[in-house]
Amino acid sequence: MKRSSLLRVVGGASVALLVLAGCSSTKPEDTTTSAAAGTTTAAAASSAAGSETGSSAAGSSAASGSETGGSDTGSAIPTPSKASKDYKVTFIQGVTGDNFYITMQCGIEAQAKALGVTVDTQGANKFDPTLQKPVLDAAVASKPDAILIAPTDVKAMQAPLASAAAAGIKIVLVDTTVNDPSFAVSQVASDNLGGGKAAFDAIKGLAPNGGKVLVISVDPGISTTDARVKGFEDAAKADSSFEYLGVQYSHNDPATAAQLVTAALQKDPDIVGIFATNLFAAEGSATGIQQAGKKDQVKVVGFDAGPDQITALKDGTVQALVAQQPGTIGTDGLNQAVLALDGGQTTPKIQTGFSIITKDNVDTTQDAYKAAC
Ligand code: T6T
Repeated sequence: MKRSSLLRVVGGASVALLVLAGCSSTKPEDTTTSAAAGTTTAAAASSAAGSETGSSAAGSSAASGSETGGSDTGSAIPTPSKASKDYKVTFIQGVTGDNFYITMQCGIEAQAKALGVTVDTQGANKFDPTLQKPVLDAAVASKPDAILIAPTDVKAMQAPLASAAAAGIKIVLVDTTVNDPSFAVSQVASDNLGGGKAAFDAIKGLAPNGGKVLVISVDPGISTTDARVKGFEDAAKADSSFEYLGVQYSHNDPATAAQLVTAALQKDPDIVGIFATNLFAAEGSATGIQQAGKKDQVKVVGFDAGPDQITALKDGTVQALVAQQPGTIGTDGLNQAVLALDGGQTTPKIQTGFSIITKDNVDTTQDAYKAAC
């Protein structure tokens, strides 16, 4: 098949160094970093957070479920300039109504227009594999050429996705992954492990004397948030001035996250920092801290940068946000699907970057998520 392709060059210094003390960049070993993530977004919390941007480029096997990988030596990702025909692509979000996936959808739709393919976006209204599987089944029955999907569980979505690939549909995993992604033509995701470590570094900058720290996550079995927890936990345990109180799961429900935080603050009134591993965990954590009247004592670092998180940052209920690049994940994911369909060279694993947003750079950041395209 005839295909027109370009090489997207990724700069040698694709993984930027953190700006503030204590924050370090990640230099993954087996993943290609995305060109869009090659810049440093200087961020600086009052004294704490830094900013970090990495990004996609390639090289490792899609079979590796690792959340980190990549190279900082520079590389090139082949990208298509046009599809050879109007392919039918389905994008299945982790959950509908989430600013992260809405921003990803915007990236996918813009790129679909540029490439000349048709995209249909679907999703369940909860981040739940029992609800996502029927959405996938219906999509497979409609016989698209490719599916871009954020699987909601590393185990439960494994077999349904492997059988969709066996049916001849090109599968690209965007954001999350599964235990054995070897059926996928590509995986595109943030450096979630590195993001978890950066979140700890930000808390350390905000609470330099150390103390008790807690993580509020979503559910076990989600590749992204599990990696963020691990990155944070490893860093917290390696620092003797901090006491790691463990992780609690909010099931992607802000009200549950708020209850967990107020209960945790009753048990341990001297908590100094909370890392919330996604948008809804951050929203609920901020509410819980306010309800407990501990806004001035407890520093909150949240993953994701939706409009509500930006407001919370400006209001001072959250001190730092780890902003991903969902639009780039979507663009890269669609490029990979089209390359696979047109017989081009795909990149098995692409890592996109992140930046740290604080009140000091919130007015100039370009990394806030969208509520609509
Ligand atoms: O943090 C993102 C995404 O990366 C994660 O996999 C699930 O939660 C979000 O969609 C934010 O709500």
